[in-house]
Amino acid sequence: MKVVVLGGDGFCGWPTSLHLSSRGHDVTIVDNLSRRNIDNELEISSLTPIRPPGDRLAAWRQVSNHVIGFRNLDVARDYDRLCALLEHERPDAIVHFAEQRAAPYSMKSARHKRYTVDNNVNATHNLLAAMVETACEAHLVHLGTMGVYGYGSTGAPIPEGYLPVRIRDGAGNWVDREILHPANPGSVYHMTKVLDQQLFFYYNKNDSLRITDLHQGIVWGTQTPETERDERLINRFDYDGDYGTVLNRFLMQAAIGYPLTVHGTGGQTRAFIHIRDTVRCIELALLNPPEAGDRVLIRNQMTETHRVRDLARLVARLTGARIDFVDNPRFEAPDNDLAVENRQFLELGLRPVTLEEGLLQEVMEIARRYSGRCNPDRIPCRSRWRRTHAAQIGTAP
Ligand code: NAD
Ligand code: USQ
Repeated sequence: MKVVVLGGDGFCGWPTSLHLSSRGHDVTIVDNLSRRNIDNELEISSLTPIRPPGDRLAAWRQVSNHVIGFRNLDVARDYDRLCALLEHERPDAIVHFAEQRAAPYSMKSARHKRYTVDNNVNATHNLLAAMVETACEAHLVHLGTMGVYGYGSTGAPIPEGYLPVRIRDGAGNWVDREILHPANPGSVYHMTKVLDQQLFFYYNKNDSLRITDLHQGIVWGTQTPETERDERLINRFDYDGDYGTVLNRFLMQAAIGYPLTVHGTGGQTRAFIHIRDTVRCIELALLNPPEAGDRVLIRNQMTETHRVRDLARLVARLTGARIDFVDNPRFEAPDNDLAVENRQFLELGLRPVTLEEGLLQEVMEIARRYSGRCNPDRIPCRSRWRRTHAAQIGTAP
């Protein structure tokens, strides 16, 4: 299959590109390297020593004999070049990772909010408009987030995108319908994924584009079998207060002897998936597209749920790390239960990697190996959801 991977230089996009290439797909990466530039802005770098794109691709060619193409292109701004690319490549599928993905970064200031909305919404809309303009019939696979749903405020399991409802028609008869699950984003970043959903709904209805939207949980881990093949292929590892995600942060903090930074009481429950399952899910999604004329196919891409303080306790038990309950810089529910339907990927054959499978140790080993690259000043989360600390008090719905 000929696949264009938008955002293929990033944490999920790079291992996905290698996985697809190793499975015999013809891959072209499109990336404007904005994530690397944000590292410069924040004066931080990946804990792992990621190589420039050219070195990565040359190393992959050397170790695998497969060639991955690369275009430096801003999907949110370079519309004409995007059209030219689609016309030239005529891909069978497009995987869209190319968005600003950190909730804390999106909440840092008005500038960061505006950048996140401009970048994410325009990237998605440019892609959809370009697919129509160039009569591109590719299957579009987009990375959405569990955060579009909120995190289980009703207590019922979160369905895969669509919620069955029963309403009365004009004559008073009950009618069964399925509607998009109500959205409840918890940051400007998460809100952009809600807006993406509406764009997909419209272009699917109006232009019959074939679209899969994957609502992914928090990704943990760093290496996949392909990125392990050579140090020049190593994946990025974000540990800082803006881009580091909770479980990888705890593992890295334990590895360097830094107290685990639990926000509030740690009662927040979230969905998780290992990076090795991310890359498998993407291929399963590509191999199982919706039919022409189908509505947007939504799959929940997660394998387990955990409460933040339980993760901290688990890491503390394994390592002897100290837990620090810090003021929560976010405006979010302090405690929630979360149940999520994920039958679709299991039925397609996914055998999930779970926390018990020894990969926690693997992440810590990587963190230890590269601990000399860590800047502890960058560990605390300094981005606040509300302008004053006093305004933080209260419970987000
Ligand atoms: P990342 O920031 O590491 O990678 C995103 C890549 O897209 C970067 O290489 C960046 O340079 C590129 N990019 C951003 N805007 C672009 C643009 N306008 N034009 C071209 N390239 C652009 O993020 P990630 O962790 O790999 O996440 C990838 C996708 O998966 C995101 O859309 C994110 O919302 C989603 N997701 C990630 C997680 C997670 O835990 N990492 C969980 C759920 C969903
Ligand atoms: N948290 C801590 N301590 C930390 C860091 C985070 O307690 O040091 C808490 C946060 O307050 C939050 C939870 O852990 O309650 C998750 O935070 P996170 O930074 O791990 O994840 P999040 O901001 O939700 O975003 C990540 C990805 C995003 C993706 C999302 C999937 O960055 O791209 O969309 O996970 S989900 O959470 O399912 O919506």
